[in-house]
Amino acid sequence: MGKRAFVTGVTGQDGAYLARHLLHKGYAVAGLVARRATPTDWRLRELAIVDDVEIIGGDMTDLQSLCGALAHAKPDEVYNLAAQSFVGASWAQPQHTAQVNAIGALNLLDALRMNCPHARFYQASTSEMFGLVQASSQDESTPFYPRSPYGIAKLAAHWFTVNYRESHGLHASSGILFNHESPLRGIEFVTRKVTDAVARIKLGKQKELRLGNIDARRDWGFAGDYVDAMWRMLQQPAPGDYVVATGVTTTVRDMCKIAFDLVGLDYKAHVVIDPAFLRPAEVEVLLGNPAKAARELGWTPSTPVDKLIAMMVDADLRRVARE
Ligand code: NAP
Ligand code: G4F
Repeated sequence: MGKRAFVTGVTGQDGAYLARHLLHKGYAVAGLVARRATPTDWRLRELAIVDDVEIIGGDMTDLQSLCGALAHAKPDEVYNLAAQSFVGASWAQPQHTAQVNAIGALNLLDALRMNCPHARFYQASTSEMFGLVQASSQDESTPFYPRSPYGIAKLAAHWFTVNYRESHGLHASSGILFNHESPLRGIEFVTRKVTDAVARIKLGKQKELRLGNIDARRDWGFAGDYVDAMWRMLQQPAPGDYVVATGVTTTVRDMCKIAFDLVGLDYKAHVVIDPAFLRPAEVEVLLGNPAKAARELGWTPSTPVDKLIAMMVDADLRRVARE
């Protein structure tokens, strides 16, 4: 009998790549999907796995639905990827962000404890917890200083995960993942906003690209690599916390230059700074140290930022041309 996995956020960027990764490994994959007015399964369709994932209705804010989902799925491994994941929206929707990202994680830990306490648990933690960074390169021992309602809610979920591991003996791990992107990235995040705009400008469908703080620096990797790190964490004999990153940081400005250069355009001629995209409190720089993940999980990133952006520009050129 193959293993069974339950993935929340299965319709998101990471959920789709993780589901495909697990299916390739022979898992039966069930995913939690919240009720939406219009379908959100486009990523599962793009990866051609929509018929291979069992969809179970439910919501992170509804403990009863999570208990029902786990009782039905009977998983060996539970991956909690569901979130209001856009940092920028978390100032306008702090209550919602906290309910889904913090209380939602607590709900899932309680549902797991009551229904399948031997299942292994993965929490999608984030480099946003480092926020106003307390060390030039961040690892598992770097103190946290979140800068947004999103980061604070995720930090609560991280500590719930650690606490349930220590209090209830759960095999619960927290992956502190730095930014990871792909052609399946949501359009509101800066890399995809840029690669989509580059494609539109190149094909004559858009003229300018309005951005906020282009001096911010991020440690960007490829989502396809990062879901493998999640899986590796749950294969360890003991649970733990792991930073997953590339160890290279790039400004938004340089990422734009890479993207525009790829199609023979000058980013300076098209990028307009718009204060509407500035954040009330910015995370200026993130740079991860993934040494523990390399040492204990045997995980290393495969895709440098220029290759990642090239992959995304290529996909968006094809998408925009098809429209
Ligand atoms: P994403 O594309 O925004 O996906 C989020 C998923 O959560 C979607 O499937 C969404 O469903 C689901 N969801 C939202 N609210 C829900 C609710 N109340 N109940 C059930 N499902 C709900 O995010 P991602 O980039 O794949 O990231 C995956 C996880 O990793 C998130 O927790 C994120 O915070 C975290 N993370 C991401 C990064 C990164 O760089 N990508 C880095 C560190 C941590 P709908 O599609 O139906 O709305
Ligand atoms: O692409 P972003 O929106 O990603 P951000 O805020 O770093 O969050 C992402 O990564 C986190 C991991 O560190 C995840 F936890 C989180 O769920 C999400 O996946 O913004 C990146 C940077 C920021 O400094 C932002 O201020 O780009 C800057 N930026 C400049 N102009 C912009 C824009 N960001 C967006 N989204 N849109 C702009 O126009």
